[in-house]
Amino acid sequence: MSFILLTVLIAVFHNTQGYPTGPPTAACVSMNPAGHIGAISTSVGFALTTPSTTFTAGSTIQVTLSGLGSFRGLFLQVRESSSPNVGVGSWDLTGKDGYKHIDCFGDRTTTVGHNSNQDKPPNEVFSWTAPSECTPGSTFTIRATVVQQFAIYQENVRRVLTCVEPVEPTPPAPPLPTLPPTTPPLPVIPTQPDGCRFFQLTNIEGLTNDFESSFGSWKNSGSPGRIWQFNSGSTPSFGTGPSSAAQGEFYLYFETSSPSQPEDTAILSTINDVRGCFCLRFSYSFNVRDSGHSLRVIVGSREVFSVSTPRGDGWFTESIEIDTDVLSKIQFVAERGQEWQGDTAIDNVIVTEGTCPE
Ligand SMILES: [Ca+2]
Ligand SMILES: [Ca+2]
Repeated sequence: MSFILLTVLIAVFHNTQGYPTGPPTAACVSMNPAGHIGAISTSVGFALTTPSTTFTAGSTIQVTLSGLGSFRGLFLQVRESSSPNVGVGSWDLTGKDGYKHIDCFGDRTTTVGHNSNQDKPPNEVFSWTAPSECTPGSTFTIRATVVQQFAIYQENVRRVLTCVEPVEPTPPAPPLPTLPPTTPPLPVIPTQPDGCRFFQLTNIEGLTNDFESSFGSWKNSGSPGRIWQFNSGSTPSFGTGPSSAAQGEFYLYFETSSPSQPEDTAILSTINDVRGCFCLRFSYSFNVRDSGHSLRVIVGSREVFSVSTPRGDGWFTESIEIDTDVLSKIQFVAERGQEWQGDTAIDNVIVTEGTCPE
């Protein structure tokens, strides 16, 4: 009789008290409120939430215990899946009334329990710091047992988290090296003179020549011994050739007196091939007395000027526009006719870029 009474008294005591000062360490693993004799485990709407389902080693996350109403008792841990019977990490209870650490697993901070049986508001936030090391991809479970009243509790309230690699902070982008321009600077293209097709001038330097002292960029060729030569005043032969220079004192002329023979040619040619768009201006004297003499200007293979009709004493000026992209020689070609009165002269060659002035 007395034994039965004692049992009932113990049961009554438990029914009215449970663990008002917190769960016993005997429940560290099971998290089961075994002292609540006859209590019912059921879901009464408590849940655990976190801002993220992942965490990194050593990080601190905020765990919210939410519910529809107040509760009285709590057992709270985090367990790693690979070692499901041991609480890990560390709960911070600084400033939290109604809760305390429970001496589980040799580290009290692994476990949170209540320290009174007073009603506690739901939506309580607990701060948990993860272990300093965890294997990325491994899962951890936040697990709680919530005692709503003595006779009603909800166990296995869970929230599963996954350990992840810390995200490497994105290093600042290194300054871009100073790269050379991907495209070379555009060549300075001379302004295309009006009326020209091929304005890229080549080798016209030194062609302007008053023939006072040198050939400049010109040279003699033609029949052996038959050359353009410097002269001033009139030629030695009467009645042919100029009487003076067109410009300055000297000019070039082709001596058609003996030993020159019919069809001899004197050729004054550019040393270099030239091209582009330019004006070739020159003065010529064609004071000849009989037929067969001629003066021609040839650019490449093209004759651009020709005179074979006697012009009498005096100088005449000719302007020829040359517009070619073909490298070509310019040649002044004087040819002797049958008779000796064929002295032909040129002077004052002026080569200018672009078309000839009006
Ligand atoms: Ca001259
Ligand atoms: Ca002569």
